[in-house]
Amino acid sequence: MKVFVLGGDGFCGWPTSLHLSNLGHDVVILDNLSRRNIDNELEAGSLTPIQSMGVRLSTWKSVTGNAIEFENIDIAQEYDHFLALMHHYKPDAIVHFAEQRAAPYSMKSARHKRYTVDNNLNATHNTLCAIVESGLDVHLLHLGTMGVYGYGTAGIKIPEGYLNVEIPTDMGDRIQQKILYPANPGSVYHMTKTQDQLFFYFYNKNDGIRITDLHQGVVWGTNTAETRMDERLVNRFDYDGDYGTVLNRFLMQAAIDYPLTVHGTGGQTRAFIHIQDTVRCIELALENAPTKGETVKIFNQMTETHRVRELAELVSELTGAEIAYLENPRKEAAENELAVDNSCFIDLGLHPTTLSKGLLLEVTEVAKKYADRCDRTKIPCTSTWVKNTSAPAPAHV
Ligand code: NAD
Ligand code: USQ
Repeated sequence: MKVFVLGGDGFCGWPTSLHLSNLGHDVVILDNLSRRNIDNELEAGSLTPIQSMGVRLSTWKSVTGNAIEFENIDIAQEYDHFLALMHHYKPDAIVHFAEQRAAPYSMKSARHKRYTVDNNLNATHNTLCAIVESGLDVHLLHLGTMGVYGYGTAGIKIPEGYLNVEIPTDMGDRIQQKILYPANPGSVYHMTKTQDQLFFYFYNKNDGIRITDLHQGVVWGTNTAETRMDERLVNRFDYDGDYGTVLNRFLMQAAIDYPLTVHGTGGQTRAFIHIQDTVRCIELALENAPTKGETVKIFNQMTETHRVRELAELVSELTGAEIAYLENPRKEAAENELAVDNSCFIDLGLHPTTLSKGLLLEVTEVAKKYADRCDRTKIPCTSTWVKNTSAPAPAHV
């Protein structure tokens, strides 16, 4: 299959590109390297020494003999260029990772909010327009987030995208409908993903585009079978206060003796998935594309749920790290339960990498190995959700 990987230089996109190439697919990466520029803006960087795109691709070629092509393009801005690339390569599938993905970054200032909305919505909408205008029958596979649902359960497992509802009519009878699960975003970034869902709903209904939307939990881990093949293929590992995600931050903090930064009580429960399982899920979703006329397929791409303080305790038990309970810079429920249905991927053959198996390896293989590259001043989360963080949150968050 010819596959475009939009955002193929990023944390999920790079190992996915290698995995698909290793499976024999013809991969073309489209990326504007904006994530590397944001590192410059934040004066932060990956804990691991990621190489330039040129070195990454020549290494991959020399290690496996497989060529991956690279096009430096801003999907959100360069529509005509994107359409020309569609005509030139004629992809069978597009895997779309090309969005600004950090919630704290999206909440830093009006400029960051506006950039996140402009970038993410235009990247997704341009992709859909280009598929229609090219006339190609492309399967679009998009990386969404568990955060589109909010993190409550309303007494049920969060279903895979849709909810069956019964509505009482004025006539006194009840009609059944299947609707998108109600959106409940917790940041401007998460809000863009809820809006992506409506784009997909419309373009699937109107133009019959075949779409799979993957509602992914927090990704942890660093390397995959392919990125381990050569040091120069190493994946990025974000640990700074904006881009570092919770479990990877805790692992790195433990490695440098920095008290684990739990927000609030740490009662927040979130869904998690290892990066090795991310790339496997993309493979499975590509192999099981929707047929023409099928509605948008939505899969919950996660394998475990955990409370933040339980993760801190687990990492502390493994490493002896101290735990610090900090004022929460975000506006989110202090405690929540979270039950999620993930049977689509399990039924397709996903065998999850569990925290209990992968955690220690991650501490020694990555966090300790690169600990001397860490800039401790970049660890604190300085982005706050509201100007006055002591303002009480309304009951629905
Ligand atoms: P990342 O920031 O590491 O990678 C995103 C890549 O997209 C970067 O290489 C960036 O340069 C590129 N990009 C952004 N805007 C672009 C544009 N307009 N044109 C071209 N390229 C552009 O992020 P990631 O962690 O790899 O996440 C990838 C996707 O997966 C995101 O959409 C994110 O929302 C989703 N996701 C990530 C996680 C996670 O924990 N990392 C969890 C759930 C969902
Ligand atoms: N948290 C801490 N301490 C930290 C960092 C985070 O307690 O040092 C807490 C946060 O307050 C939050 C939870 O950990 O309650 C998760 O935060 P996170 O930064 O790990 O994850 P999040 O902001 O939700 O975003 C990440 C990815 C995003 C993806 C999302 C999936 O950056 O792209 O969409 O995970 S999900 O969380 O399921 O919506």
